[in-house]
Amino acid sequence: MAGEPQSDCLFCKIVAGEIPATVVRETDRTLAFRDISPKAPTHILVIPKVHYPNAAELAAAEPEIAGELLAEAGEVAADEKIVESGYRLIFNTGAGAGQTIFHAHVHVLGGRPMNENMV
Ligand code: IU
Repeated sequence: MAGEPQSDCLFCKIVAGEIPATVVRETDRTLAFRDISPKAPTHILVIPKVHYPNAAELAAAEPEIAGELLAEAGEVAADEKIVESGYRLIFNTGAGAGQTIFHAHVHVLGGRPMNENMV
């Protein structure tokens, strides 16, 4: 069923506590943890606890949770003190865009100049 945990999903396993992660924030519906392979001094992933393959599908099915994901990304940035210097939110969507984990997540990246062209 939509939103149900997937047995082959790494992020569902992190939500279930079956795989360790360095959690920095948690709400009833979201989890934020440090990326295992950071691309910037701050590189944190914010995920919904429910399983949807990408952020667009999450937003279509559960818009409130999608909104909470963005709000939590902002809280992460504040916690990390990168609001003033600027930070980047990335939703890789589809393998062709570099998505490797097919559980919705937003990357919060900052702590270094983030002004290289990516779009
Ligand atoms: P992507 O947008 O699907 O490419 O992002 C997946 C991220 O998950 C990527 O930056 C990985 O470094 C990160 N990650 C992780 O934090 N912990 C893990 O155990 C694995 C991947 I596998």
